Amino acid sequence: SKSNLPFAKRAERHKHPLVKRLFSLAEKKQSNVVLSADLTTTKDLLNFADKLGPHIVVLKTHIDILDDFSQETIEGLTRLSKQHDFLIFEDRKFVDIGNTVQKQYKGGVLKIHDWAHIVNCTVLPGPGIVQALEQTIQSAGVADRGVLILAEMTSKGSLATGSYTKASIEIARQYPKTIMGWVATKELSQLAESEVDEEDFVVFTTGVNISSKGDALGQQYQTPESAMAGGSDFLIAGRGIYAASDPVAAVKEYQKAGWDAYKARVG
Ligand code: 5IU
Repeated sequence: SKSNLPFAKRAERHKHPLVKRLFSLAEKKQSNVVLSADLTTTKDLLNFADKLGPHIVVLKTHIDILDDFSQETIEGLTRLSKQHDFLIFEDRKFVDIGNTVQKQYKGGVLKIHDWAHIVNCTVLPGPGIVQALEQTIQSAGVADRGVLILAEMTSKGSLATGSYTKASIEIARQYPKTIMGWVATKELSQLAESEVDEEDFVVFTTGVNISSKGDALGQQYQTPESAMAGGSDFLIAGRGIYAASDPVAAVKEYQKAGWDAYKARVG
């Protein structure tokens, strides 16, 4: 299966320009770590992005949790993304009719499309949500934007399972120019029928933590090793890294664990 292929090979044969760049970046930096930078001030967010940036391939934001969001936040993030060569993923989890989602993606105060390489959405509203995001990306004429589908969630009692998850995969297949892959706890391609040989959707796995099993609000964790063994490609970790007593040491530990598990898998 594609998860046994090296990222360099997947970069070479992939048709999505942003997926190509992501795989190449992972090889170059020897990292498959996505930092979930759930910090609430611009100063903290930019500090962590600067210190941890060299060890990650993607910085995941929740831009609406900042107390002091301003143009400076975006300028800082964009500058650091270029300086340390990481992509920005706004974990916006769009869930509305296409017309509204386009306005949320392009406009408002946040203008997410301007600065976030990656965003995610659920298929709860049906395929029109992906169509809407695709239209915005295509009419902007940029090559470095992409979307992940939220196929599963890590929280206890999640309803994103079964036929919902299967529909996520099927809808992803209808929009290969826009959909890079999905957020899930494991590889899911086998869930939907007629997997084509050259198909290669990227699996981002959230809820990754080396030393904790979960939190008091329903979060459930797995380790980098178990995520990689389950067919994940990129590991999303938040508190395991930024809340550690030494975040730089922590990010290096996640980087090594993720990369060793990747190497073991591709042989
Ligand atoms: N996140 C999850 N679970 C999910 C999805 C997203 O935890 O199923 I989709 C987000 C929430 C948070 C980050 O921003 O990933 C996980 O942070 P911690 O590693 O601190 O738990």
